[in-house]
Amino acid sequence: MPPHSDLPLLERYRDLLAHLDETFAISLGEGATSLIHARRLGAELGLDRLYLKFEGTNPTGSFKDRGMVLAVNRAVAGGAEAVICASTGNTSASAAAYAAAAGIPCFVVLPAGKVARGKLAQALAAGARLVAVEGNFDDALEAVRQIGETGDAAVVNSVNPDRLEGQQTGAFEIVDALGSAPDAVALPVGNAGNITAYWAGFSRYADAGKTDGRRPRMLGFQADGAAPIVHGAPVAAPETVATAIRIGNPASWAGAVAARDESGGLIESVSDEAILAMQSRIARTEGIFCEPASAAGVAGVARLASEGRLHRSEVVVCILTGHGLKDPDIVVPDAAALTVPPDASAIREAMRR
Ligand code: AN7
Repeated sequence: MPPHSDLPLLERYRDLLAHLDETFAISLGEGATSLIHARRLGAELGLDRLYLKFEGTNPTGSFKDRGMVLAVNRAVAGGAEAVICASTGNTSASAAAYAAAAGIPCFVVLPAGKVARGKLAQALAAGARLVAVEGNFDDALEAVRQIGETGDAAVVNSVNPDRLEGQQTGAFEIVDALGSAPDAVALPVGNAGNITAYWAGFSRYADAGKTDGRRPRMLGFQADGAAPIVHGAPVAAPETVATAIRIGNPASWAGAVAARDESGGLIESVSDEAILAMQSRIARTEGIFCEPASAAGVAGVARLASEGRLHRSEVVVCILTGHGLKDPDIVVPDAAALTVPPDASAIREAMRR
């Protein structure tokens, strides 16, 4: 029997995650996200067993909450009086929420002008102190690491090992839901923490005897304009419409390469056009609205399937890492509402257009 999903995430998997007698005072109801059988999209792509794990239903709308809950609980237990992170947006939204629940200040350092509006709103609403830097995420993270060394605030980026520990729970939940590991797991790669954490999670679950020992191929996808791992060299000026993964020098680079190679997987890139087209296609075929970065993994799977590099009967899980509402400005109003008088005939007329 899989662990009971009514328990808070860290309690559910405490045999794997917790130190002896460790208690977790803070929880916002993270994890236990749905694994949805994508029947219509799968049929279009030629995959009978395509699943979407929708991380947008986490408390702050992204997968970051899985690791943030552990990082903030431990930071507070260790006496931290503040937390700090660099972020493309989701980490800051999550850090701000958990710091608020812990009653400590949160400082977030963001690339100026490149964070989606919903994510900024979340950090502001939770009372985080925002600093925008004239630079990209990589510059912001470098500065935050230096500040962390002074001990002024606990760094809750994924360079904090508690973050990736907590994110392993995504892999545990997939195995619990399917009864076994899938054949392949696809996900977007930015700072490369999540692909590292998922691979560690599948391996740990297998080593702990919680599975039949099978592990999936890890399929990571970067954006064409921010694809350092694909090129094998840092990208000085990363650019992509998927601002979440606008990262040129990932902190967990080595972990991502190990996940790829040990699993027999791959890391490739997809275009901004393919990302936006797939974001819309997922919403229109499955009713699930994810953010652009999340669609990168599915766009990659679509290409692999069309090229015969994934087979119809394989169990493929795509991690939809964040909610579409975080980045409302990205949706082009090509079918913007017509404004008409409030009567049935005018509305009927508009419906025919
Ligand atoms: C929706 O919030 O880096 O490869 O600072 O928000 O583990 O970095 C976000 C990354 C994918 C990439 N999807 O994950 C941040 C940040 C979404 C994201 C990624 C991010 P990693």
